[in-house]
Amino acid sequence: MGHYKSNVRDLEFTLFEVLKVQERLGKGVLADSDEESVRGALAELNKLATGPLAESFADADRNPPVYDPKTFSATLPESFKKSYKALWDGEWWRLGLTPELGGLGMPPTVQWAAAELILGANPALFMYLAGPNFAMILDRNGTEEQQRWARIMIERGWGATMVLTEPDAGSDVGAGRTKAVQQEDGSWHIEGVKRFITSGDQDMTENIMHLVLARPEGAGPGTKGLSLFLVPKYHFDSETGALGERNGAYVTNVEHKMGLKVSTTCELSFGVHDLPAKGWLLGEVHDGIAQMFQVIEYARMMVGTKAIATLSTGYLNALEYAKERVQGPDLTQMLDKSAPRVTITRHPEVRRSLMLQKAYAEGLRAVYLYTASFQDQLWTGEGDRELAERVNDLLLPIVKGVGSERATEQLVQSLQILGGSGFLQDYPIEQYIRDAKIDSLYEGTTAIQSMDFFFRKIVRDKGQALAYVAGEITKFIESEGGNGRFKQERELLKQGLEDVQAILGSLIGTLTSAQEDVRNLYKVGQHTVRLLMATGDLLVGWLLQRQGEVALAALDAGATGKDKAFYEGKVAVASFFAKNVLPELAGARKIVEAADNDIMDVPEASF
Ligand code: ST9
Ligand code: FAD
Repeated sequence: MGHYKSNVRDLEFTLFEVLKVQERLGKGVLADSDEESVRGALAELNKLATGPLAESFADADRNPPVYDPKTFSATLPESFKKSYKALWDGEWWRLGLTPELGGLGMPPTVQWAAAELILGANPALFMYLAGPNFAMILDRNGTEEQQRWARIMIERGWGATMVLTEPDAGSDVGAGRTKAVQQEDGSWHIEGVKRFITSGDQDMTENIMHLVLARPEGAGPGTKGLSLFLVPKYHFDSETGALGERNGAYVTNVEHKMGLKVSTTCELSFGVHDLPAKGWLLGEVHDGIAQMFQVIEYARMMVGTKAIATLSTGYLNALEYAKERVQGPDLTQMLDKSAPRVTITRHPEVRRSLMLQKAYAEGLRAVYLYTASFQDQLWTGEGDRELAERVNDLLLPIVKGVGSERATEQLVQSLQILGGSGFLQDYPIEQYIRDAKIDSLYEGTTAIQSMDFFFRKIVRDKGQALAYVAGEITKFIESEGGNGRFKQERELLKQGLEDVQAILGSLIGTLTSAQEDVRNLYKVGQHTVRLLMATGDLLVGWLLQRQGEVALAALDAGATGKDKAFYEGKVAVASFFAKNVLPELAGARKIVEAADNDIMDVPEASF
């Protein structure tokens, strides 16, 4: 058996029994798919993911890409290339494409459920496979000629990158200094050095299209002065795609990392060697940061889903181990030295930890799929488009920020379940921890996600999206589902909602008071991550209870065997999370309500 333990049962439960995705299928752009074809696709992909995709996971970690400075190139391990070929040959690159570009005609909920399987098995594969998705950006924003390039990128299976970061411009993308100089033929010469570029080089595709943010000469400062340029590794024939000369964009270093080693992280130098780095302005309009955010939004969803996928397989590996490992007597027989030894699943602390891991793995899966259900509306054009966009925007920092933070935290607990064995490379969890840590860093750190959440997605939105989600939670609390069996849990959810609303109210009050004393902004800044995490817990608690109600109905209808155990697990985890985690929101509320600025006055020398 490979390392990857998927959870297709839970994916299908959330898609079909909770979100009722099947009601969208068979119509309009989804005319060609139905429940059966989606289940079939997930089953087929699951086979691939748990088999050939997972196979190179450890080998590619132990034998990472090799960089050759003489040729400016990176060579990937053969085992990984084999997995990539299996994924490409299975045509899974079609997953996220629109029908006009050859997509599979499945909605984003299903696309992300499928993505979870790839991301859980071997996340770097998904990133190298992103070329066709990047092509959609050219198709959506490009000139007629660039739309043709998009088709070439897809047909010829090119790789692609998003190129923002520089040594002095990380979170602060607007500090970027890479320059663009217009040429008489309409192209641009890009000059500068970018850092940390994922998939900047590899030897699996014949070409790579770099999407580069650079500042045209004379443009203003900050992000608004940036434009987005298309910079291919090799020039190509615009009609046929046949490769021409090398372009002057070279990978000048590949980083040595803590984890996710097979995903190359490159220094990319433009126009600093023998050749100019020629680029073309996307869509012939200077709207770089907004265009790049189309990529970033997708990538943030991907990073959150990656973290949650890893959290889930970490939990399932720990669970399997715990069911086998015999150690110590049952706590009730602790004084009896001859008492039979039990599996560690019998120990209350192990149970508590496993149930918490299950809650976050399944609850956060529910959060990303709930988020994707708003993307479904944008994809199909059903419902209130503007609201769907706002809610999707609101939820993205939760998927990314909370997903990655909880994954990091809970994967450490998964390892703990294995005791000393968890520390060994014989088990995959130490690699999961190393590979997943990046998720709270790239695509905007957690601090950046939390500020995006508060300032842009709540304050600037005037709370409209948040009010919609809070309204949905309130409707659920007030409904009579579950025959009153979740009475206490609903009360706890109600209290949790009030606590999160109070945290938010407090932060907004403090923000308003910053008009009189600007330093009050510091108080807000100390607590945006707390707000993000608290909102994440509230959503997890709510969605677990929604799932619990569906499970209760299935049990009432007479579910048996494996199904019965599955549904009972759903009821148990919803109840556990309500009783063990939601009350902690009251503590977070107290802290925020008592916020002060003391730490801002502590001299740096005293830290
Ligand atoms: C990275 C890559 O880390 C890691 C993994 C790579 C894997 C690649 C492969 C997988 C991906 C495949 C993707 C395929 C694509 C498919 C697409 C399919 C359709 N939402 O607040 P302001 C915009 S990459 C939307 O003043 P500052 C907006 O235009 C590196 N737009 O910001 C706004 O104007 P306006 C990642 C947003 O103070 C403008 O920006 N690096 C949003 O100037 C200015 O906004 C980072 O993520 C948003 N949430 O700059 C950097 N926010 O206001 C993190 C802003 O008029 N840093 N815009 O609408 C930040 O995000 C900063 O907050 C900042 C601040 C740079 C935005
Ligand atoms: P900094 O911005 O220096 O942040 C340092 C610390 O300060 C963080 O804790 C941060 O949260 C905090 N901080 C910074 N600013 C603020 C603020 N205003 N308020 C509060 N706290 C703040 N970039 C690309 O363009 N393309 C890629 O493909 C890509 N792939 C990557 C792959 C890997 C493996 C890595 C490590 C990075 C990658 N990046 C990529 C870059 C990545 O997006 C940045 O590392 C990230 O945005 C953070 O920037 P930084 O590392 O410079 O940290």
